[in-house]
Amino acid sequence: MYWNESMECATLNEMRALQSFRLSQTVRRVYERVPLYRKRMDEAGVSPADIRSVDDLHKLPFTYKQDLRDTYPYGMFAVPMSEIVRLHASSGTTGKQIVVGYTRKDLDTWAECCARALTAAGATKEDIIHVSYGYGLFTGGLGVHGGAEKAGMTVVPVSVGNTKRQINILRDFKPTFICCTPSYALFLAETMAEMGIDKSELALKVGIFGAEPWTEEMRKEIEAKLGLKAMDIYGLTEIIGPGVAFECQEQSGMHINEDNFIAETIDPDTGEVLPIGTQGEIVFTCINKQGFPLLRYRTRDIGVLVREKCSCGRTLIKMKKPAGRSDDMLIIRGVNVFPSQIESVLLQLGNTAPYYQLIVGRVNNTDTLEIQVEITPEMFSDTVRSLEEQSRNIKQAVESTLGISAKITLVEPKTIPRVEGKAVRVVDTRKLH
Ligand code: ADP
Ligand code: K
Ligand code: ZN
Repeated sequence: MYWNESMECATLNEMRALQSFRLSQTVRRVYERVPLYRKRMDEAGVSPADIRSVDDLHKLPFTYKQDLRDTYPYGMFAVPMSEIVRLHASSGTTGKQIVVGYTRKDLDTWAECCARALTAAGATKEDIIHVSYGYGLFTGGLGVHGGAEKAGMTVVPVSVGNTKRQINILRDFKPTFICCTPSYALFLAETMAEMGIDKSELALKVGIFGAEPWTEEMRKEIEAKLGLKAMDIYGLTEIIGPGVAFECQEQSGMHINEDNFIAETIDPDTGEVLPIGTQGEIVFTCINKQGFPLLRYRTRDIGVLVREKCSCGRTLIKMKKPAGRSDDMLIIRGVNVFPSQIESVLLQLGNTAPYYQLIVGRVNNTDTLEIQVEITPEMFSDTVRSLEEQSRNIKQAVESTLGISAKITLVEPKTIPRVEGKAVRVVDTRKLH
């Protein structure tokens, strides 16, 4: 049930000692090899000798996404190119892409992280895993692939696209595991229904979903439609890719592979480190990477860290499911809302399909929010009156739960674009002007 018990169940003291050692080594190396870090540390008046333990972490400067853009493509690499064996790039959800590099050892560390995640989800050598994260520059496909092979699973490297063919493969090859974005899991379920294939014809037991925010309500929806247990996995290209953190059977947050990545939560405005248990921006420091080791990287993901005894026996610190990125947070007439909060409200009400889009605009200097949500095919054939009632109910629920008023537009089934990767939840027309 553990992939690496000595790391996953280490005592706090053991983990701190390892982290402190790896941190000081990493800082020494990046100071030597990455001009940006030497400059930042000199400016901050910190030398590698000042970083002796995890308690010194806060002395180090932050790294921002902009730094990776400014040093694009290879300025942050901490080894010569001859040692880099793989490049990946962020999918560019939020602006210009960035590129990251891995040494052979980094690929092994990454596979280790994902092997832990898969094992925590119940995977063994007997399991077949259908990987429909994209293969290519996106880290999803090859990342989980490496972990699954390391764990000895049988990998079906399907990648994205050709959904009908994927469903035939799911039916014929009988994989017990699947991984993809939660959005794509829904699309698979929808396409299966159209093809007249029932979930009982598949052998899926577990789904490992991540790469985008998703709610508990979405989890239930996917579990019911595909007949599996849905597990969460978190990661980002800049830090390594999927496998930075993973869910165990308790499903009350994701364990962070903290022998490789030290996590902090900070106040995004002041940069002040927050106590564990307080919501803030998640910041990671890579302490076991060679090619692309970032110090105090500002993820812009808003989350909460928890250090408590977990029933699975792992001692690795946990992060609660992140609500979303600060970039995706909408400020509607002064109220902060994440798309995932709206998703919760919609799915709790029922009668709507789990497809929605938020259209944000500005009229006469006032922010406007329109929620376009698909109704189910059953609901679609209903009377106009019940549709009006449904839209009133949504409006009320959004107002009372989130404190914002929105225009609700019920749209026909299949109107919201289906995606193979990450869903586009927000169309912000304010940014066009
Ligand atoms: P891009 O930045 O181009 O989208 P990445 O694939 O590196 O490319 O995206 C990483 C981001 O995806 C994370 O910073 C986080 O915002 C989001 N993410 C990844 N996994 C999860 C998850 N399980 N839950 C919520 N958000 C996630
Ligand atoms: K090389
Ligand atoms: Zn656990």
